[in-house]
Amino acid sequence: MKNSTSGVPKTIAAVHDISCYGRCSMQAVWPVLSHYGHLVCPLPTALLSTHTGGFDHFTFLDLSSEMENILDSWRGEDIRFDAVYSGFLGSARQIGTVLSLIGSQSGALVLVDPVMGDNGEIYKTYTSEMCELMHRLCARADIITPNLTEACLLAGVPYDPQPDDAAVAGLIERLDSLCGKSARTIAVTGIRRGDQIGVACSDTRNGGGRIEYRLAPYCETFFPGCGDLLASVLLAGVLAGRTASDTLGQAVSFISEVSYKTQRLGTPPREGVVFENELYRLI
Ligand code: PXL
Repeated sequence: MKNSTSGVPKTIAAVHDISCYGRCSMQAVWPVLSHYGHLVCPLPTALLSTHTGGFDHFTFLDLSSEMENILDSWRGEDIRFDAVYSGFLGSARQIGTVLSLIGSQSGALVLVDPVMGDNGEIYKTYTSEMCELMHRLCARADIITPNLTEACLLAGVPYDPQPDDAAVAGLIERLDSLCGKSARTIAVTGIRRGDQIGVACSDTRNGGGRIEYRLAPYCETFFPGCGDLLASVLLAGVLAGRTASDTLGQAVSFISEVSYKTQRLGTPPREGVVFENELYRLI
């Protein structure tokens, strides 16, 4: 890492799309990481009129070529990042671009959120080629944060919305062997347990791959973008030297609380959770 001192702002390459309506992707990633004082350097993957959840018509501009131009420029300027954080990608070609960014940033913490689908369905812009290549990207990450749908897709097993502890352990084991054996944190999100929801986390970086569950009250309303919030809080926590498990506990409680609050406010669910004026709870 360029800056290992905690408290010093980190420089983060944020490889996400910009969805112009709602609190998904960059609209969630950027405010969270800025709140922690970090410099967010966006490498936009696509420009969409809205995110793809709950909208029938959206525009989609693939920014694959421009990403390569930006990377060339960053290379020419010898710009170094403390972290590379990728999310929604707009094409199979972009997976190669992100791999090359990671390759040029030795020592950077790499968080890959393999954004591919949710609730058992693949996002409309995702191709089977992209799902295939996503393994390679995950294999280069220190931390991966698939939701249950994405974990099943990556592992090549049928989607089960309520896997028991043994099934979750099997899924994580399969992800670990498919995505490479490097030191890594695997956090599978969207795991239901009774009236709670949260994350199953295997943190080989801190203590040997035991699976820990971090859960909070389940809010019935579905708000898109919660995965982006969770991964962003996790990255900020780990960059500050906290364990993944502790930070995930904080992240799931935060998301649960702001989900209930958003429900009470009555804003359209497809706008996502109203988190901006609640960020103070995190630090
Ligand atoms: O929140 C993940 C996400 C990111 N980007 C786009 C999306 C979604 C989820 O629906 O549609 C474009």
